[in-house]
Order: sequence, then structure tokens, then C-alpha cells
Amino acid sequence: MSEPKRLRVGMVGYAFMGAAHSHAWRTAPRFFDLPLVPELTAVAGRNPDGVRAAATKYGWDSVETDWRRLIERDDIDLIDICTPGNTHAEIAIAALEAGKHVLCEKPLANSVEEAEKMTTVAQAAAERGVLSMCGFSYRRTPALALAKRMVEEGRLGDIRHVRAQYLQDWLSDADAPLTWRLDKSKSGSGSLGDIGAHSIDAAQWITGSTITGVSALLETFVKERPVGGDFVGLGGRGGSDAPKGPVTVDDAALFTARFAGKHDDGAAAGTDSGAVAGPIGIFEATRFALGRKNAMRLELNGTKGSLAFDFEDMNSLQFYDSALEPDAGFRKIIVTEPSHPYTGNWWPTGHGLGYEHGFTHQVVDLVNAIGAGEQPSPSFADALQVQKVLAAVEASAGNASRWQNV
Ligand code: SOE
Repeated sequence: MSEPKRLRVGMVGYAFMGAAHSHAWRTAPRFFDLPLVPELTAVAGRNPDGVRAAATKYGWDSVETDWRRLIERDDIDLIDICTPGNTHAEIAIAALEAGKHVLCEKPLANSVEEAEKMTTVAQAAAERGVLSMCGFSYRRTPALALAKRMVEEGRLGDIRHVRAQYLQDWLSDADAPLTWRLDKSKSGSGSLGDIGAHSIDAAQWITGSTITGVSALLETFVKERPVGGDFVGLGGRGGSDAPKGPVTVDDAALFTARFAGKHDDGAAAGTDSGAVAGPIGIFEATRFALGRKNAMRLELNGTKGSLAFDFEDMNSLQFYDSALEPDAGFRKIIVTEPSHPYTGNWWPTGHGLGYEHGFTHQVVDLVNAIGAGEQPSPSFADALQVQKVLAAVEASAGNASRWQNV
């Protein structure tokens, strides 16, 4: 029997996302049959002690202290980018031009201009069989994948309302330290790009319709924070005596949106003037919603029914079917049946999955696409569309919430 083909991975960055991705690369081939077997070949990071410790902890075979060296290595087939947004474009473009497949964390970049360059390079690379994907991992939550399937099956009819909230509270403490996520030059934006981007991607993906315009508000509640301090997970405390530096991103983002309509044959209408009007949406992203830890919520109301999801109860999906139960409320679908997306490869019915499984499924979908020589989804072009919405939100908020076309 011939040896299975390998996919030798080089990962850049090893913090929260690096840990999640390492786990996914390791686990995916153990639960799913893949056309290529991922190998954790090398991890790169600037701090020699830090990167060595991460390699040992997460199971990488070797280390580099410069991501460029990772790209030069001919024993690496794919570069996995888990660094802050300001580095994505340079690393992804260099990797694709060197013939390496790329998985890039979200949001794709820190500006539309960068995202456009990345997309152009990605499209040229795809013609040479070099593939790329952006890591909007929530697409791989079984309940959200089931929601998409149900919308595609027409179970909701035409979607009228999209209600998307992403609520966390880890920045509510004014003494939480000034990390890179609060520095616009590194993160691009705050709650908007960090968590709002997930909601935008999920809403566009599930409805199959793109956002065409927005009216937005951004707010920064805590304008200065302690520099340095202990960084534990996302939060940590800097201590009230530490010197302070400016927060240059939004703490909360709100916007209303219009989605593109559809023609009678289902084809997207370029604007909301299609034969079937597109949904209207309301989005909220904040890291100041005390008590909400990772409440990535999405509710869709259509002409036939509604769906509601909350990541804090991630193994279930609420469904209201107006034909079946006109007088009753929502029913809870426990999304752990073998017939549900991704779940059949895991535990018996009812045993449930966690946050990390989204990343494992992301690797599964990516490796299957690479094996088949097909464009993985979401492509850089899909992620560029999200980037355009982020930019439109910032433009509207900076212009007294005036309507801004995407
Ligand atoms: C931090 O707010 C964060 O880790 C995001 O960056 C992730 O994308 C999201 O999955 C959870 O929250």
C-alpha cells in the first residue's frame, strides 16, 4: 500500500489562534478521512524561547524565528497565518507567490486595499493550483452549517430580517491591558473586525446574499488602558498604577444593513432592487456586554419560518416553522445527529462539540479542497467582501451614521 500523501504545514504565530489551529491540524486526520495527512512541520515566531515552548506544547516538529524562512523552506506546503492583521497581507502574498497554499486568520487584512491585493494574488495563484482560504471558523459550527442548509432548502422562505449580535465582556474592566487588539495599526479595528467580521461573514454566507449598504455607530468607552501587565487569555489586568496608552479602536460597533435582493430565478440582484427584496439586517458587536462571554448570535426571519442561534448554546439551533406550528413557539434542534453537518465523525448523538471543533472542521474542509484541487471557501474574494463591509461601517460611523454603500 502506498503512503498517504502529506500536507506539511508551517504556522506563523502561536498565541490563542495558534493554539486553536495546532489542535485542529493534529486532530483532523484522526477523526476524518482526508486526502492528504497534515503534518505539523514548523512554527514561526519572533521570540526564540516562546516559539520553542509553543512547538513543544502544541506538537510542532521544528521552529523558525522569521516567517520568511518558513516560506523559503521546501519541506512546507501550506502556510497558516495566525498573526495580527497588519502582517497578513505581506505573509500571505509572499507565501502564495512562493507556491505555498495559505490559510489566513480573519479578518483577511486591515484595509480593503490590502485585501484587494491579497485577492488578486490569490486568484493568480489558484490558476497554478495554489489555494487559499480565510479562517471564518464559525462557518464550521454544525448548528450554523445546518442553518445554511435549511435556508438553502427553502425552509425559511425568503429571508426578511437578519439580526446578528456578537457579545463578549472581556474588555469591560477598564484596567484590562492595552494589547495589540486595541491598537488600530495592528488590529485594523476593534470589536468590529475582531468579532463583527464573524457576524457579517456568517450572515452573508447563510443568507447567500451580500450586504449592499450600512448606517453605523462606533464607540470607544475606555480611551486609555494600562500598558503591559499580565496578559491572560484575552483579558488579564494591567493594574491601575501602570502607565497608560491610547485605545485606538472601537469597543462597540452597531449598524443597520441592507442585503442584495434576488431575481425570480434565484440569481442575486446587484442592488436591493431585485425581484425579491433582500433582507434588512441589524448588527451589534461589543466586548463590553457584561455577562455575555461569547454570545455569537444570529436570528433569521423568513416568509415561512425563523432560525435562531447562540454560540453560548452552540450545539442547538432554534427553528420556527409557521406551517407546522402556527400557534407554538420555536423548537430546539439538538445538532448532534449523524445527519447534521460534521457531527457524524464525532461522538454519539447528544454528546456535543465545542469551540475547537470549528477549527478542526475548517482544516477538514481546506484539506479536502486542496486534495480535490478546488477553491476552498471562504476564498480571499469572499473575505474581501467582508472587508468592504467593515470599511463601509467605519466610513458611515465617521460621517454621522450617513448611509454608506458597500
Ligand atoms: C476575541 O475577541 C476572539 O478570540 C476573536 O478574535 C475570535 O475570532 C472569536 O472566535 C472569539 O473571540
